[in-house]
Amino acid sequence: MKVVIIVPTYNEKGNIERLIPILEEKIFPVIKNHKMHVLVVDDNSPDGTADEVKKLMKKWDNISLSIGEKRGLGAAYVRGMNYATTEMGAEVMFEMDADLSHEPKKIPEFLEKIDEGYDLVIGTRYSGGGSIPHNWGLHRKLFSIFGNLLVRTILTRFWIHDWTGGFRALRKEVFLKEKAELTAFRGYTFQVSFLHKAIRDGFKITEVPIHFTDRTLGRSKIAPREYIADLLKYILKARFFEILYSPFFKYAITGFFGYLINAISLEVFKGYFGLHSGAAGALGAELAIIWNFTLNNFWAFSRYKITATQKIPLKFFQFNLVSFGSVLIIGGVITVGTALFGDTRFVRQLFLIAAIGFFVIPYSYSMYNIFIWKRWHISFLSRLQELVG
Ligand SMILES: Nc1nc2c(ncn2[C@@H]2O[C@H](COP(=O)(O)OP(=O)(O)OP(=O)(O)O)[C@@H](O)[C@H]2O)c(=O)[nH]1
Ligand SMILES: [Mg+2]
Repeated sequence: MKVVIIVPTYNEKGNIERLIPILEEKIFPVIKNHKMHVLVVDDNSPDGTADEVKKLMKKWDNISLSIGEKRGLGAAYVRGMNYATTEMGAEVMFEMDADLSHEPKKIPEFLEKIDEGYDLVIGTRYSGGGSIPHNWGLHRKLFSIFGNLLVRTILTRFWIHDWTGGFRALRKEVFLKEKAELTAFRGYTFQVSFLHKAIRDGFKITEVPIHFTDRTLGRSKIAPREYIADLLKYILKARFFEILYSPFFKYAITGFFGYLINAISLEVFKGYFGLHSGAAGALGAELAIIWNFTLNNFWAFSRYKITATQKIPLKFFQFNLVSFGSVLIIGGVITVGTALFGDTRFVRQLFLIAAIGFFVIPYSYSMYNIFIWKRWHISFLSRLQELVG
């Protein structure tokens, strides 16, 4: 495959003149099954980085250079990946820092993972023997460790250990798919958002442990305050919308209206049609069940919706069985509650809420996911497959 190592640079003259010869002389010759190229993405560095690259281009013909305006790391990568895919025919791309913090000798290991079929390979400093520099000051270490932990916790994707690092390999398909959404993130938040979107879209992702070495030449381009503000804004917003659009949230809204349908129709059947309270309640419950089944099928679990007409009656019957389980739970909890604390309206309503919150929601939501729409079944199996092979 055609592989392009994309190296963004801003004032990295001294580093790029060391990195490129290492790639060309030590690393590329040992990679036999891929065509290796380098693309330097420079933003008009005042120190003459681009001129240095032009000199190196005379020596090796697999080096390209893209020069543009300085608009941050994310923008540089988007420009570079656009160039690599359209002008260079890249099938696989690497993200790599110019300052030798990323060990070139790790490149073949990333490519092995690509050869195994992964779409995105993440260099990780936080698992499997990877590391951050020992000579980093305490604040820098804490900043790095807690920054990552914060992202993992808020985005609740714990199996990825390094979100903010910039040593990665990806198939061009990942970039092409996410491209339209990437341009909004200019700085280092680019790394987090890119990875987050790739996970969302189901790309096959794995990690390779790396040792991150401190730069010995030139200066860091991180602007910590801007970085933290940008990053927090991204992860909080992304998580908020994830919850808002999640099946669970839709299931909860559906259930809430289901409850209202049950309560209102109980009164209507009893008041207007003179039905016995029990019968009116049961009829209301069945109306709510029909509502819940329909909305969950076409909205909350729409990605797994059941459409085959011969399957719907069976699923609807199973759904009724699950709902009957909820009825038994509510009946049981209220019986116990009123026996212990007295049969007052307050106790009944309190135990109804407790029954729904503590038992009915976890019970019915898992039943829907496991048995009715089989959503967890699918993701659980693929997760297991990833672990085993
Ligand atoms: N083209 C371009 N490259 C950038 C920009 N900002 C950073 N870079 C490059 O991105 C890579 C990573 O930047 P660094 O400043 O080394 O960031 P870091 O590695 O997180 O920080 P240090 O550990 O202090 O080096 C380097 O190769 C930089 O030259 C930018 O705005 N444009
Ligand atoms: Mg660096």
